[in-house]
Amino acid sequence: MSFPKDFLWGGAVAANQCEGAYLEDGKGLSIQDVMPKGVMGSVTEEPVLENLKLVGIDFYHRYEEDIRLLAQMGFKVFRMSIAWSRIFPNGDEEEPNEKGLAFYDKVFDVCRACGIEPMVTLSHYETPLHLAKAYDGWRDRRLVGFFERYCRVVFDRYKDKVKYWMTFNEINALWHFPLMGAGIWTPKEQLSEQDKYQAAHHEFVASALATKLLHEMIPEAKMGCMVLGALSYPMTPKPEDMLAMVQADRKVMFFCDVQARGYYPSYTKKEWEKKGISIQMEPGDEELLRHTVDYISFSYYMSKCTAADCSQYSKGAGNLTSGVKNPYLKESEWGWQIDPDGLRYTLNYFYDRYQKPLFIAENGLGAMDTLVENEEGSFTVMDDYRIEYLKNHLLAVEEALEEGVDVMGYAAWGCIDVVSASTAQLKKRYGFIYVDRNEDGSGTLERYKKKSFDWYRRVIETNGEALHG
Ligand code: BGP
Repeated sequence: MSFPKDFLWGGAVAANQCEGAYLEDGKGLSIQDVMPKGVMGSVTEEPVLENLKLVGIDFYHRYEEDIRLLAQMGFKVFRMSIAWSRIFPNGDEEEPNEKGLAFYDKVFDVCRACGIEPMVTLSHYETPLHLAKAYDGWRDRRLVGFFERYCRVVFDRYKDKVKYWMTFNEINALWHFPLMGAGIWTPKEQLSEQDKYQAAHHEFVASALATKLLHEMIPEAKMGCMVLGALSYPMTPKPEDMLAMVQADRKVMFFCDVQARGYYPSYTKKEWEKKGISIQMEPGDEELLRHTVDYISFSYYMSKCTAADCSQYSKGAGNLTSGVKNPYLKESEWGWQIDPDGLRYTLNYFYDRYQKPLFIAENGLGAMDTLVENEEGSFTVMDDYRIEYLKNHLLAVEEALEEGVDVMGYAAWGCIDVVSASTAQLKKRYGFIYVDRNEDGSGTLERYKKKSFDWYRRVIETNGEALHG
């Protein structure tokens, strides 16, 4: 048996992609409420109805039914996020919004009653809009204080209910999509590298502070970092392509290096020196950074290739970042290249580098599903393509476990269909549970179990043995 007895099998969602109820019970607006087309489109002045996230899958009202369905699959862990703007509607208030806090109390209570461990992302692409507009998001040092206050409130409130936390979802997204990644309102074309490194520094300080605080307030709790784990292969064995790969991977690993090792890597310091970048630090920042995370988590959907000269190759599509297309891999309907071995490689790479427990925070296949009638007169989706994707990736996790990598658990992304982050579509589905809501916003919001639902239930029940069946 390769999967450890206490392996955290489960799935993941994010508040802004599932909750809906975007103004209910005192919630303030978040950046997502004005991003109707995800990262691909522009922002709107006001929330507009075409923004599918405003209703999401109505998790805010249906969380109980949804969590019970996840429990039927035997989930051990449910990764979700708290919408910061439910707790602090503008982000900079002194006092939290009680109704927002009460909502997550109920969610965690249902999880606990179902024997599911909640794992909470503190900031999953949903910075309060006011912090983005009035402060330019994480470019402003004052966000560290607001975030600290938010953390203090939720750690205190949920200390008996939540053991696993993580700070910023895909923290490296800041580099490619500063608004979604770091709530930066200034258009990305106007930002310099210096600006982005400075915002990253503020996030690192905030993350370290949150970790320190968590350890003081809930000593048995664990804090993780979370990066978009898209590592590269060299396009050819040419030495210059290999060196290009090292550079590309550092763009990812830099974020993890600081949070997991507790200091800026020498390659970054050299880069700053060469480019004349100088980061403003306050006294005590460097000591604070030494409060490193307990575990490392990452999302993994694909690998990519890179080369010293990428222009001669065709470009691949990707999860916020993309590289050169790998001629040996198939791709999803959205052009994301499917590579289970890449997950094994990523796990080994991260573990070799940090020797800390790893958690796969997201993995899955976004696909178009067709609802069909089943024998009981209800509906289902025959999603064998999803089963194949997940099975191959879980077999890769098993290989990594056999190689000695310490993997804590696995969360299938969008375990119940949610609105997509990059394109804000509903037709891009990842779930074991189908939600009847269409691209034009129509639909009953009814939930239906897909074929993969039973498959995943068997996998969890047999602690992975069914993968070989
Ligand atoms: C990650 C995000 C998730 C998510 C997932 C799938 O980047 O952390 O929020 O949605 O990717 O991407 P998409 O929804 O664009 O298919």
